[in-house]
Amino acid sequence: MERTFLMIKPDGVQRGLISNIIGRFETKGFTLVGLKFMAVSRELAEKHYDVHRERPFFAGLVDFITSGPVVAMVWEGEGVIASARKIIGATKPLEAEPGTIRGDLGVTVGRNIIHGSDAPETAQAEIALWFTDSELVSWEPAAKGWLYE
Ligand code: DAT
Ligand code: MG
Repeated sequence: MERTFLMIKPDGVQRGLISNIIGRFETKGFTLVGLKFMAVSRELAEKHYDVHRERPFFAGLVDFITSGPVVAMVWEGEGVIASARKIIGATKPLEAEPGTIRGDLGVTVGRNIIHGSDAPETAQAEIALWFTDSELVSWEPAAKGWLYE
């Protein structure tokens, strides 16, 4: 079963959106396998956003992501990587469709509420960067037979 890394950014936490956001993935039918509320070090933030290191917004992005606590999560399910990206919506909240997290809850790209892995390789790397094996719980939800044929 596929897994993805999702992180509610400091703006989502400060704005009291944690339950709204987690609820969307839970009611969709995905399975939570890792969850932690944490401060983010500069070192972790820079590794996480390493692909954007040369972009003009990199320093501001690292400042932002380390500016307050975040909710780091791993979710599991069929097609969860691409589906979570759809649930999250476009990078720029003004371009994100209504019904998506960014489309419903955000305005500007530098405050776009949540991160989600964009492909199987990045999902695997980000899960390993943010979680140890022992922090991830493999379990079988009782509803599984009602979610999957
Ligand atoms: P996404 O978070 O949708 O995967 P991304 O990987 O292209 O988007 O960029 C990572 C984050 O960097 C994004 O969530 C917000 C910030 N960012 C991206 N483009 C930006 C821009 N043009 N100006 C400011 N911040 C930007
Ligand atoms: Mg990205």
